[in-house]
Amino acid sequence: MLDSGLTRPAAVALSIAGSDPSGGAGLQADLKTFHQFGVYGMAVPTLLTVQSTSGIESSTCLSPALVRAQLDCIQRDIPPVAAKTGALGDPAIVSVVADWVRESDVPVIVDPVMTSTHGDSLATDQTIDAIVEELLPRCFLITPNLPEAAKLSGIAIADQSDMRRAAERIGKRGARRVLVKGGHLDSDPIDLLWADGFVLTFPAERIQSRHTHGTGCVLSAAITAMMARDYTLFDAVVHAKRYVTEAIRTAPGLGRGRGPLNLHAPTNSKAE
Ligand code: PXL
Repeated sequence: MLDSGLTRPAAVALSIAGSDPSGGAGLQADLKTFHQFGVYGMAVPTLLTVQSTSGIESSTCLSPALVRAQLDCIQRDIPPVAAKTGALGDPAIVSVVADWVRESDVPVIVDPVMTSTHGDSLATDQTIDAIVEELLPRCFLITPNLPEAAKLSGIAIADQSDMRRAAERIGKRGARRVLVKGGHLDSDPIDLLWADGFVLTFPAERIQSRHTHGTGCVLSAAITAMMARDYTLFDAVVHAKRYVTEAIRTAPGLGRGRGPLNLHAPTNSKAE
């Protein structure tokens, strides 16, 4: 029989996140990143923002039932190998996502998005409480930045030893693995991974740029893609971090505000 010439995608990843019509963050950034890492991407929107590189003008949640229907529909057809969450909008959406995670048993990377790059709120305190109570105990990995880690742990964070204490506290609250991102440190942006009681640090150079819109989304999407391709978590974090650093360094300078990253094809990693 003649071969169709089509190759089956090697791996499938799902983003459950908010929409950013400017394409730099949210599920648009996740899909572009999945694609660049050689992974077939699917996307379930939770909320729609009206935003540009200058900030978020409004944000509207989808109904929890509609989010759940999308998850069930794709799960029956193309079950993802790995998934990630971004902005979840409201506590009822967190609940349906947590139920799906429990039922599907898909490893989920939770990016506990609380604010946009501009500081616009993307989660109320009730939504954050729901993430802690329902999603945190079920995630494969959670990837808070410093303000998010401070909120999730109740610990003020100024340096690496605070990052470690915060990660441990988040672990005590149920997360099995925690990647605290150091982008908001005064020093170089060192990330700290707390996994099964072990601690690893991932150094990187700081690149001065205002074009950092969507860095958290891209990092967690790259980790998710690498997990879908069966890399170890250590390799996934190393390559994802290298990818984000290069993406900031070569950002295209689009928009009047804080522009998107350069979501290039990874060149110097195993992820090709
Ligand atoms: O980068 C965090 C983020 C996540 N999700 C959506 C966003 C943003 C930042 O702007 O718009 C939809």
